[in-house]
Amino acid sequence: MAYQTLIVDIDNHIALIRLNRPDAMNALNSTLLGELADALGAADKNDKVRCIVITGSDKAFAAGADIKEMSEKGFVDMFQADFFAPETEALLRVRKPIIAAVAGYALGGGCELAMMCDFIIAADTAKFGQPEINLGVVAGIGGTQRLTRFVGKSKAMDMHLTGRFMDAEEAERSGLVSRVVPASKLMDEAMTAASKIAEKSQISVKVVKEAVNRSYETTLREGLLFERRVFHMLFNTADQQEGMSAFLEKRQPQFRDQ
Ligand code: CO8
Repeated sequence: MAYQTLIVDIDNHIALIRLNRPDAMNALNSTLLGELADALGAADKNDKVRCIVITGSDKAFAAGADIKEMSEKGFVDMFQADFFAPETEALLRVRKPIIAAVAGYALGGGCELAMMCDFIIAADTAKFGQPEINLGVVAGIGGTQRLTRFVGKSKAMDMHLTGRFMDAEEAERSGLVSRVVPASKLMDEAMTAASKIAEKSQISVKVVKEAVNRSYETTLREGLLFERRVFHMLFNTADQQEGMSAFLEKRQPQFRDQ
């Protein structure tokens, strides 16, 4: 399907979704977030897709929610539309892994979108921030909650209260991103990571995603029980037998997602 604000390519079991509003630093408006929800839903349903990568441009992953669109709205508009809740909840329903490949600005809703992905690979040009305070508002799609879990209270408060940006090196040091690479290598690195994930048993992949995400939602005791039970459950799959046999026979496993 053709989109106004996204470019989607599916190749080699990877759906690459590029945010494409170059005139507005990929600012997230209703059209873009609606299209993103649609593209992610389609990729999740498509049997050919085993991993998803979301990226932006060299200049901006996304410089936040679209300020022009928001500036025209009042409380009742925002409340009645439950502004951006349906679109962001669609992203959270995706069961396949999503990697954010971030170069340039990831600000406000852009930083929040990256944090909603399963992990972030950053170019050395990346700049993260929650500058909503400069607009007289606060983060609205998870920034106060997720950034705090990623980088801790002190740094999250600093970012949200001062509106300052964090460079890629600080973001890696603080646990916001999983790795930093030179900008020229960003897409190779992200696509290689996605290919590695695509080779695995998609049953284990989905279980990993559910189990790690569960650690944010529950107590340690309940999370450990969940992990132990899904670990036991995987012993009823052909892919567990194949993975362990392949190791013992010193060959590469051929997973069949069964
Ligand atoms: N919205 C709309 N347009 C934008 C945005 C944005 N967030 N960011 C940049 N643009 C536009 C500019 O207006 C400009 O357009 P034009 O050429 O037509 O004037 C174009 O992109 C290029 O931007 P600049 O000329 O400003 O480029 P610079 O290189 O000088 O600066 C910056 C780049 C630093 C990224 C700067 O553009 C900037 O500060 N942008 C705003 C960043 C920001 O405040 N983001 C937070 C927005 S609020 C938010 O994300 C809330 C999320 C939660 C919403 C959930 C609701 C429930």
